Amino acid sequence: MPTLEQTTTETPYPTGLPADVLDVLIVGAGFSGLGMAIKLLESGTKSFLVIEKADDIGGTWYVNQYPGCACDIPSHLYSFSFDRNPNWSRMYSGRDEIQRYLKSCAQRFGVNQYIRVNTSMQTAVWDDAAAHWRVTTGDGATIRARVLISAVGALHVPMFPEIPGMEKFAGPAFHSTWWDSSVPLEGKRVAVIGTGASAIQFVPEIAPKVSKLSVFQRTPPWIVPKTDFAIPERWQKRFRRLPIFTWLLRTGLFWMYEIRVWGFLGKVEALRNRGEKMAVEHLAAQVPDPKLRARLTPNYRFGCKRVLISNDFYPAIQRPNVEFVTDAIREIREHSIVTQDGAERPVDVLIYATGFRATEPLHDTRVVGRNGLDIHQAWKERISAYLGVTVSGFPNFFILLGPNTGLGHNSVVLMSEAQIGYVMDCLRLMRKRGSKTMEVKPATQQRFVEELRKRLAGTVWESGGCRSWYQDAKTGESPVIWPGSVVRYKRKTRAVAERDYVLSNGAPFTAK
Ligand code: N01
Repeated sequence: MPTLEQTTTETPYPTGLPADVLDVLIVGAGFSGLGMAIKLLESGTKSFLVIEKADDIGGTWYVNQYPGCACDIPSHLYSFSFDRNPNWSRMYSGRDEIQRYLKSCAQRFGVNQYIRVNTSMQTAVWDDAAAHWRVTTGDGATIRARVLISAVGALHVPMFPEIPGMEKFAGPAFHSTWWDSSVPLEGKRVAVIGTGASAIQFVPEIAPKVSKLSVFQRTPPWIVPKTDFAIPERWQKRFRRLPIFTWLLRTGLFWMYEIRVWGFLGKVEALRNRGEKMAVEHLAAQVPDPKLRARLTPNYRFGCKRVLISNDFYPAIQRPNVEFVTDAIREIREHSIVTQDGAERPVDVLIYATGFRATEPLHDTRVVGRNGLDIHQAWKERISAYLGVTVSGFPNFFILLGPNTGLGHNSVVLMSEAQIGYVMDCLRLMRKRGSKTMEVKPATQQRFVEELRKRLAGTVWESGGCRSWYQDAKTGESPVIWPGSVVRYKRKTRAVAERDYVLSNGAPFTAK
């Protein structure tokens, strides 16, 4: 296998879809989909395909192209454990470097030939008699596969607010995840709605360019300092020569992040207090004006919303050409935004940094399981999946980064890898038993959801006094976050328990 440095940056993906029934179809070529493809290929499976709706691979790290986009988890931890990269240039790499890493992984592990870009999944319908999935793509083609794996990610469908008059705005307007680089910001009056993870990254980038920037905050985030630095070449050399060093660094980082969960779970109050203190001191050090500080001080517990890291957001909003607005928005007009106090601010370009529809996975696709059951019907009350991976009524269907497997404290790649291992174990079990289908028992899934509910109660995500994208706006439940440590999740997914599933060789299901 070529090393990371030897890989080229451009690799074309083939076109054309197979007529035969595939063993596995993976939807999405981000971290999870690529990791799954690599592990399938390593196991000797060649009858699989990865379809990706975008025109290149990388998932969130390809799609998000806003200025300053970077990961808020150190790269040595936010990467595959089986493909540690000695060459990360920074502690927290930018979007371009992460995408390059993913492309090089795909190339080096030989999965490019299994990827079809510009190919979206529109519908997936389970055919009980044939025991396979029939997937219709965006351009009307059909792919048949015995096993369907959704690796579409949780944070890619933009959430737009409902503000009166939005549709009347006459200037360019776009969401941060669909950054429109054809719109020049230089010398323009720009408004940004939202102060979450995306906004705090691009606001410092665009502030020096625009003539006037109005940043509209609804709820202040907790922000801690970002310990970012360029990784010296001599370290990188050492990492290349002795891979044990990347393992040591990764392991150290893992525990540094993992330990935070005890604060968020409400088990070690001192950890949460320590985080809060760090954020308050950071705010005090960067914002001398007590009135502005008060507007930037959260009134909910540390960790309830995702904790953000930044050294340049507070300085950016104190620039003379930036106005930091905390009055609620009343209305958007053709060329302005009006707040509740009646103030009207002229705006040339409007940027929504208002997050994602994280509690509505697969919202733009139809996945129909046994007996015509639509997944959105199955998820009417609450999105759920056993271990976040399998859903009763949907045989041979697996989800990566599915319900309740998001993290507020550590690298989500770790969760994804645990799930990939679990799916591989499921496939092995099916093969061993000669089963055509595998479906989680409804009681198993229900028990898991009850356990989640119990574990979520008392955590900062449910009782921290905030509203966040971890929660379902209608029910107030938290169907996104994993209420536990990564270690606990890995333990639960280490091996598939046959008693949790109904395995069948094609006969009608009688799962209870
Ligand atoms: O979205 P968010 P994001 N009027 O939901 C505000 C990942 N990510 O795209 O807090 C006014 O955090 C909303 O206000 P409030 C990461 O997991 C990672 O920034 O709801 N404001 C909030 O301020 C992250 O957590 C990285 O009161 C409105 C903002 O919009 C997740 O994606 C980078 C509003 C939304 O913030 C989401 O981040 C980027 C309204 N009507 C993203 N509606 C990194 O790894 C919403 N808001 C660095």
